[in-house]
Amino acid sequence: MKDKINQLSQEFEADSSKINDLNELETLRLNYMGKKGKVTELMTHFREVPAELKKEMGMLINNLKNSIEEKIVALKEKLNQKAVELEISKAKAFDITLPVDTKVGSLHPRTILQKQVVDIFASMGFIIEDGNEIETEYNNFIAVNVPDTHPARDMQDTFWLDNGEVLKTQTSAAQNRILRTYGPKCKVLFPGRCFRNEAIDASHENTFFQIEGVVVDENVSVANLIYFMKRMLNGVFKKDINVRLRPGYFPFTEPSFELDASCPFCGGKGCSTCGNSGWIELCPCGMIHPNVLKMAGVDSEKYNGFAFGLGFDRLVMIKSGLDDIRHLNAGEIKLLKQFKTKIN
Ligand code: FA5
Repeated sequence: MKDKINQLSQEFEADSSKINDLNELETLRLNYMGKKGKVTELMTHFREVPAELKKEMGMLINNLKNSIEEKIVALKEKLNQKAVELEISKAKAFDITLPVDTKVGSLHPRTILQKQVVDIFASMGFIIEDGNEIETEYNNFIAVNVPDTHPARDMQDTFWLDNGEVLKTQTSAAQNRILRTYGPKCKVLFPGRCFRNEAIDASHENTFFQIEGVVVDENVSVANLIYFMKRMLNGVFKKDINVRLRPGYFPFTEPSFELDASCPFCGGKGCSTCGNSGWIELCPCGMIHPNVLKMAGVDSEKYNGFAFGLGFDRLVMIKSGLDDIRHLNAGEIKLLKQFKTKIN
């Protein structure tokens, strides 16, 4: 056994002198110290050693084992150092004056357009507010004149939470809080993400954006509503856009309207974007129902106002030429990148 130990020691010296990198070192380690390695194999023969030699042989095997382990650790350090030096030598060849290849992100078409719309309303004196995404049943429904048993609750498929609150189905959910905060004389715009538990298709998402506005003062009229909407549309499309109102129904406005914009692409002649009608349905709106004002503590005898709830994703689609709302939530980088300049 003593000869075998010496032989292994010499073999290891010879083998280790040929090692050039960390992979080779690992192979060497396994060859000697692995489960089926030469040292491990030698140890399985230890039981055959006569009892009187066991102590001496045991010490020799242990010394061999320790010495191989120490040499492997030392070699590893040496090779690691060599690898670092190699990297540094490569780095010397790196030209730091070359332009860096960084991937620059771009804003989402929603974000670009929302900033434009917000800027337009801000320039007309609107305060820009935010709404919660989780709302109380009171704010989302009751405070906008949709009590428990009102059939209008069926118009919006709602995500109810276990605690009785809802994922906001409409930006109108912020009306009560906003009127309480800024009323009775105020102009406020509040964009927000809304959620409805609906079947998804090219024009319906379960998560979508609206931009809502309210104006409350003395003697507010439908003409004021038309004025602000036209200013917004002219700003967004950078041309003169006509609007028309059709009768609509919302529990929180009376009268209620659907506001259509003349098609910005064909100027009203008819094209594929407007379905050859010359008009694009854009924005439900109306004069705020007195009940909504009263519930927000506003004197509805003295003050009145209008509200609108722009289906913002629809506007984004029209502006960016997308025919399917699902693109907006899909995170398709190749598609989104195109709007960096296109939507400006
Ligand atoms: C409302 O949500 C009202 N709160 C709007 C309003 C505000 C009216 C203030 C009067 C005064 P409606 O459910 O129609 O209304 O939604 C408004 C717009 O949001 C729609 O015209 C549509 O463009 C958009 N919208 C509604 N549901 C979805 C959906 N599932 N996916 C994408 N857009 C949607």
